[in-house]
Amino acid sequence: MFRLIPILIILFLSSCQFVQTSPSSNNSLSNGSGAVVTENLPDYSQFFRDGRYSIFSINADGTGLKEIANYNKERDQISVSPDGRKILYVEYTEDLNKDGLVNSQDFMSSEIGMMNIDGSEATILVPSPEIDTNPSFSPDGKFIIFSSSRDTGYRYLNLDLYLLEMGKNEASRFTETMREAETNPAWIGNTIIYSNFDIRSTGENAKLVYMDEDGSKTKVLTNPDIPSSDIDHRFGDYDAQISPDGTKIVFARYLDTLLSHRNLELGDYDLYLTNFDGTELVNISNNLQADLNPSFAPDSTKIVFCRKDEKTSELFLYDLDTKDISQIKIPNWNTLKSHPTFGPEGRIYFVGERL
Ligand SMILES: [Ca+2]
Ligand SMILES: [Ca+2]
Ligand SMILES: [Ca+2]
Repeated sequence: MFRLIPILIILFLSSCQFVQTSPSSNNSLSNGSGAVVTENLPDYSQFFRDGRYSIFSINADGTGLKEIANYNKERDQISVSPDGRKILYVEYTEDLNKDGLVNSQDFMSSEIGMMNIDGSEATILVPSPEIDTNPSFSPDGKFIIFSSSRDTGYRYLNLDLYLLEMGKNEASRFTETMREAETNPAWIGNTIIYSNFDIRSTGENAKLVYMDEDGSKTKVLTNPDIPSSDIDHRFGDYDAQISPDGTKIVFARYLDTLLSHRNLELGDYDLYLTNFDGTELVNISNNLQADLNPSFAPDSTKIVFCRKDEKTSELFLYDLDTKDISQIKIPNWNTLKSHPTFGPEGRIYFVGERL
């Protein structure tokens, strides 16, 4: 059981969350390559004091900050509908680890939620006792696609993709793979791209896969060869996002646990950009921080993402023309920001600490 926890953490980290290893696992986890997770883990709970979570929006230049709604339970992994009227999110519903906060550390209590763009009418959709995560819309806004272990059980990490038609109250299973997980779906035209990995095999990384929207055909987009992959730290490619013009894909590659030199559970992620057909793969950010959660602007000229380390979590923009990376500075505000996503009108929506 304990050895599965790091994989779950990775899945959720790949969605840019704050994770603290639970005290019960501090002295018992081996990552399989000899390093052992021990003491001196940073206290990420201080980042969101008293569970003060909010969802905000800003203009891409950092002006026009607006608080949409705030909560005492974390909501993250936000995604705006193509018509700009709805926000999907993951909500954590129970304090399973009894630390007084209801947040992404309680990932087993995750549910898919949806609310209006102004924060009203927040509703949990098709709840299950298992993991429900990574929600996004179909291009026509008629379906929600997400990843869940509702039919298989988390103990086997057998996450599959599910489809929920808007207005319906039952989700249908879209992928049904034995011993493989599918996460981080993104959809354009009649193609869905997602991360896939073998839940048992050691030495294999998460790869990106294309699938036709009718599930008929799959094709591997990336199959990264990252040394020292093992079952407890599933390196590889996550969080693929497709440019609205359909020409590019950006994703976050999980390269290293950083345990060896920082003693952190937060890993090293860098961003990669490729043409939609997989040609011209380039590394667009390369550092020891975690660059996560990329999202294209509506005109496909910029990518917003979250850059975090043990102390900070900030929003940055990558310019596809100039290749410059610049921080989005929000005046008089130093608290943490994560999970950025562009709405169709060009505003950036993100998770932050309540004002
Ligand atoms: Ca908790
Ligand atoms: Ca659930
Ligand atoms: Ca990095």
